[in-house]
Amino acid sequence: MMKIDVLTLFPKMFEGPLNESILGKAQAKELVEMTVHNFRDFSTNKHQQVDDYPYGGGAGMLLKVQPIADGLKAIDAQHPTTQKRIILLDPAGQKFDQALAEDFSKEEHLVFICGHYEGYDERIRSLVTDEVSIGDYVLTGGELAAMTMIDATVRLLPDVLGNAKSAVTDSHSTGLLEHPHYTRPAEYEGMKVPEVLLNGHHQKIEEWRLKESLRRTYLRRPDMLETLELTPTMEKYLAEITNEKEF
Ligand code: 6GU
Repeated sequence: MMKIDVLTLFPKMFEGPLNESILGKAQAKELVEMTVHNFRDFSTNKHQQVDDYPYGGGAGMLLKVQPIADGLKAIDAQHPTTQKRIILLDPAGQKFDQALAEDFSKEEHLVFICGHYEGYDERIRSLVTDEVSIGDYVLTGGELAAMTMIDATVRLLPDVLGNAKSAVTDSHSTGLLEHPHYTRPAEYEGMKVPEVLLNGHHQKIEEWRLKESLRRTYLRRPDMLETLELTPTMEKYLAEITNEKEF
């Protein structure tokens, strides 16, 4: 069972996201064990202080190294033999993506360190294996970023998703965005489901889906096509798409 520990000053922020829906079920099924720690509990300061002024002056407070280091030592003491990936949440870190979620999902034990305030004492970086951001914008703390990474990672673990195929066809794991989907009715206020989906011809449906995945990716995320290896069929569809006047 994968283990996930989180060090944060705001453990209650994690209660909803980790315990509802698919992540909640994954814990109930013992596919993942998640523990959230308040690293203020590890502060040896008499006021349980976890942040302090920067040497040299400047705005804001920095997280101190001691409570984080001792939090990590406590996790090590509880789990002395697990191979740990220790992830520092930092808007200046490597950008999180589906490939990194897949990497994380293969690990035995993930530890997330969530900062708040202006930043980290630089020496905290020497205690971690990864520094990761979820995108080019600044959050008030690493908690929402950690929850995002945990969600994207845990849903990839074996048996977490009900339908084994659903993670395989996701946008981003195939390198393409997903094709459009439709459910009943076949017509709603004049908006029709494409004919090809209604007649049960499986090969034609798969061809349509691949072409519409390519179309959507070409229109919305052309950057994704730059790195993707296209099959001859995909090249043909893409040529057709770029030659069509109207989408
Ligand atoms: Cl990991 N932390 C914070 N504070 N802001 C972020 C982030 C992380 N990733 C994107 N923005």
